[in-house]
Formats: sequence, structure tokens, C-alpha cells
Amino acid sequence: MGAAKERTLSIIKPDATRRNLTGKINAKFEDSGLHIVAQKRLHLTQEQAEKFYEVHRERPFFKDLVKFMISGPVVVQVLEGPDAVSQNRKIMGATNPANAEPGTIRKEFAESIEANSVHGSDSLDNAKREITFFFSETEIVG
Ligand code: IDP
Ligand code: MG
Repeated sequence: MGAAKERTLSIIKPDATRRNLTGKINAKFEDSGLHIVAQKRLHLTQEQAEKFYEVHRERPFFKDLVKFMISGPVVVQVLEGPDAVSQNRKIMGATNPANAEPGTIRKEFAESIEANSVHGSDSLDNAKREITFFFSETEIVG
């Protein structure tokens, strides 16, 4: 039996949209076998960003993170494929680009630990919650 087909939520962050890197980042996903089955460009409101990153509310970087995430447009997307959650985390690389493996998105594109170009769900449960946060089922075409 092969790996289970999963869906995960990805966000191309404002540092990357600002530098016109959407296509280059999407190529990384597609080259690794993930399919972009939903995608839209948004400018998050402060309320949306705070709600999305709710789990980090008590962290010292929360306020700055929200400010960064609303500093420009983002591209929210659903990625689908075998083991999509962990596969995407692998392609993204470590949170801090200084620790990211060569060839990963964050190693190649991130500016800093905060402006690190992409978000990816960290578990299947969070993927479901995060996908529902941005997309209705009819907007996802696998
Ligand atoms: P992840 O995005 O790799 O899952 P998390 O720990 O969930 O990392 O943190 C969420 C986001 O918060 C990171 O992607 C990054 O933008 C920001 N962040 C995490 N740690 C720091 C930090 O120490 N300083 C500033 N920003 C941070
Ligand atoms: Mg995270």
C-alpha cells in the first residue's frame, strides 16, 4: 500500500509575494509531486491573522508575526498528494532558514526566521482546521 493521500494548507507569505516568488515556490511544490488543488491571493486583516496564529498568542514574537503577515498580500493554497503534510514540511525546510536544508524553500528564499516565505500545517488535524479557515469544499478541486 502506498502513502495516504492527504491535503495540507500552505501560505506564501508577504516577503515572498513582495519579491514575486509565487511561481518559483509553486514549482518547488509541483516538482516534489504535490498538486495545488486550491489557491487564492488575499490581504489578511489583523483579525484574520490573529485568529489564524491563535496558538502562538502567548509567544514573544506574536505581535510582530501578525504585523508581518498583514504587511502585504499572501497566497493561501491547498496542497494535495501522498503524505502531503510531512512532504510539504520537508520541502519548506526548518523555521529558521539558517537551519534549513539545501534545496528547501526557506533555505533558498527566506529572509529571516520571521520572514520565512511559507507557512505549512504541522499535522493532519491542523491541516483540516486551517484548510477550513480559508476554503469551502467547493473551492478545492482535486
Ligand atoms: P513553522 O512556521 O515552521 O511551523 P512556528 O513555530 O509554527 O514555525 O512559528 C510560526 C511562525 O512564526 C514562523 O513560521 C515564523 O514566521 C514566526 N516565528 C517563529 N519563531 C520565531 C522567532 O523566534 N522570532 C520571530 N518569528 C518567529
Ligand atoms: Mg507552525
